[in-house]
Amino acid sequence: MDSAAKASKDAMNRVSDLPQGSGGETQQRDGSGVMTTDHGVPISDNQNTLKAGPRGPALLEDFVLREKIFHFDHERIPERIVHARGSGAHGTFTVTRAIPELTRAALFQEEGNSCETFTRFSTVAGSKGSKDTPRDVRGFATKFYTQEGNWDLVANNFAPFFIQDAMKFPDLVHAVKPEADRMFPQAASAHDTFWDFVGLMPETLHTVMWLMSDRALPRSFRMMEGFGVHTFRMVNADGDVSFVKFHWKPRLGMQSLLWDEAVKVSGADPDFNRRDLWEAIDRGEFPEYDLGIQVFDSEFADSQFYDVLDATKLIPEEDVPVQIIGTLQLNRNPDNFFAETEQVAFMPQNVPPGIDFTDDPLLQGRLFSYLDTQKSRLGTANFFQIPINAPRCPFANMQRDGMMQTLIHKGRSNYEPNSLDRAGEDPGPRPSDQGFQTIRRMDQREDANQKLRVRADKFADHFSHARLFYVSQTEVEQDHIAAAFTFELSKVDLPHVRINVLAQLRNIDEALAQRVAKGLDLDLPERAPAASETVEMQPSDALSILKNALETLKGRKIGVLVDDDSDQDEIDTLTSAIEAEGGTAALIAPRRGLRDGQLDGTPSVLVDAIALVLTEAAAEKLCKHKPAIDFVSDAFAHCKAIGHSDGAKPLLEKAGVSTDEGVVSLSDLPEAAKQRYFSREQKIWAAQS
Ligand code: HDE
Repeated sequence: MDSAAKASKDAMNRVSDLPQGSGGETQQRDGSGVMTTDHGVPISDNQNTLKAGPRGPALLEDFVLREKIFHFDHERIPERIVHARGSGAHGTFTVTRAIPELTRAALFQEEGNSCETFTRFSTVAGSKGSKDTPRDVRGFATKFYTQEGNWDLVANNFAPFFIQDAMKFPDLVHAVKPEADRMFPQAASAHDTFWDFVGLMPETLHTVMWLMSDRALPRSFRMMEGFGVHTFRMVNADGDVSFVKFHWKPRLGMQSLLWDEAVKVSGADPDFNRRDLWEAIDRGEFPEYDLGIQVFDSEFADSQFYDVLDATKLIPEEDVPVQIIGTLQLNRNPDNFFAETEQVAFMPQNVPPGIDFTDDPLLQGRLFSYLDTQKSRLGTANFFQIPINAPRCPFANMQRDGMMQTLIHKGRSNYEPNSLDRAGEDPGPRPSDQGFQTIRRMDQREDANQKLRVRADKFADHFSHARLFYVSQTEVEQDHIAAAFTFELSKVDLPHVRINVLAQLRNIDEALAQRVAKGLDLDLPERAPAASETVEMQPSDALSILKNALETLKGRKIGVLVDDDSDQDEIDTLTSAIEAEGGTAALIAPRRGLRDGQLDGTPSVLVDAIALVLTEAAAEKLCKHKPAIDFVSDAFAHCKAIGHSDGAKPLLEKAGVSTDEGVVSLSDLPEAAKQRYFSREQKIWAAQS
């Protein structure tokens, strides 16, 4: 190695010599256990203010108190403008299929390559302290610490997005957030301003269909898909370019809550999804997701009636199959929520060489917004030095100084080019031929070089994909969508807003519009004018959760209701059978004692199925206890499997449980609990259909 190259490598090593990640190196540095001030002065008393006499006034001199309160006063940072409530986990991504033919990204050159990751799941509309189970989109953002820098795949659990152009994002977010004058409702789209925006902006409707579907109520972050939404590009070492769309597929399959369940969960455990993720990782049940790509070329893109640069559309998986290229495993809970989950800064602009953007006008706006917002949240342009954000590979450039600079750049080389190496000094880093190279634009169209504030013609259709989503659902899922529209619009006070939305719904599905109108006790208005003809697309099974349901106990929790006189052998046999299938059994009892949960505080909405291991005497007693009756009747209404001992029958009767294939003996429960029994909905939720 010549001396200049060595000097440059040394410089890179120096600036990358940050505390890496959060593996413990960034803990307070003193290992002696002595408490000190921020400046290292040992503290002798952490209880009492320095006072003039035992009952005297506090003294300004008390630097220990002043520093403590000063720091406390500044503990909070602004919450994210959207996606404020989140839960994070460290993980590992492993390539299961090399794709050098598609990308030159080093990560994807060989099967078995892997890198560390940090993933943050989030809800969008609610504040940081809101609940986990609103009807909302979920964020699914992953930072891959690759050997060529960080790659941030900042995804959602919906394939399309509400708007086509970044210009509309502030309007969308203002409309869905709590209303400006009254600051409610919190974490809810069921209000005037959101639906006003929807009625006036039909491009939102495809994603609104997803929002009204069960996709908006994931049972667990471990049981939802993720989508990169935009079309990206990949480029290989020869410069060949392909279009790609990114997908995450959960190994546990998809599962959602029912709306009534989600409402009750938000009271019983506002941290339902966060707790579920934390506990699963803690138990060593590491959530896993396969990374898939849809790959296509410009010929395919040009031959579609919709534009692949339009983020309100998706490409049906039946048209372009998803190819799996890797697996993400979430295997470590954060050490510190603030340092990691709160301070992690995702930016779609973070891509390694070999992955590139498209001209999608929504994506282009995001490329600005995420960098900009981090300065506002984290307070300094040096936010990339925070351990959770710092690359795990060497990094070096001529950016210098700024607030909170933690790197000590040595020498004089803070500009490029320089010839300091000729004087034997470290010249610092230089650009490389192997660095990121933007793909040249390929748009040959005549108007490609004009500056225009317009939407491309192919962006005009707003209903074909919305209809595709609806017709691809099972009947049960369609019922849920109709009920969701009815619920949400029933919370809208302005009559013309309800009417506008109904008029738009007629462009998606006449029967759906009629059902919602009936639920709202309104006559169907005139159909809203459509800017383009709706194309009847082939239904896509991939869009339905229920058509793809995985019958498994893995990741599921069974609530086992017991009392003091329950048969311990019966309990043990059942719990071992549940655990053998990968499920978890939670023992719930009227008195907590040694059990996992106390009945009154552990309603059945917190579990996936229930078992009643009760003697007749215990069941009779529980018939007089409202939480016990609700435990059973809610499980039944939420279509969950119910396993029971013979003695439990009085409680079943009291709770209004009628026999069906989901009401079984204790020994049949582990099998029965692998699914829900939606046929009950027709009987129990009559007003819904
Ligand atoms: Fe975001 N989005 N977004 N978004 N987004 C943010 O960045 C924005 C969009 C997504 O866990 C913010 O760091 C604009 C699509 C996730 O930290 C902000 C537009 C998709 C997260 C921002 C979009 C997303 C964010 C707020 C339209 C799915 C949470 C805090 C042009 C592919 C990341 C922050 C985390 C967060 C802007 C649209 C996903 C303000 C301007 C489409 C998962 O920068």
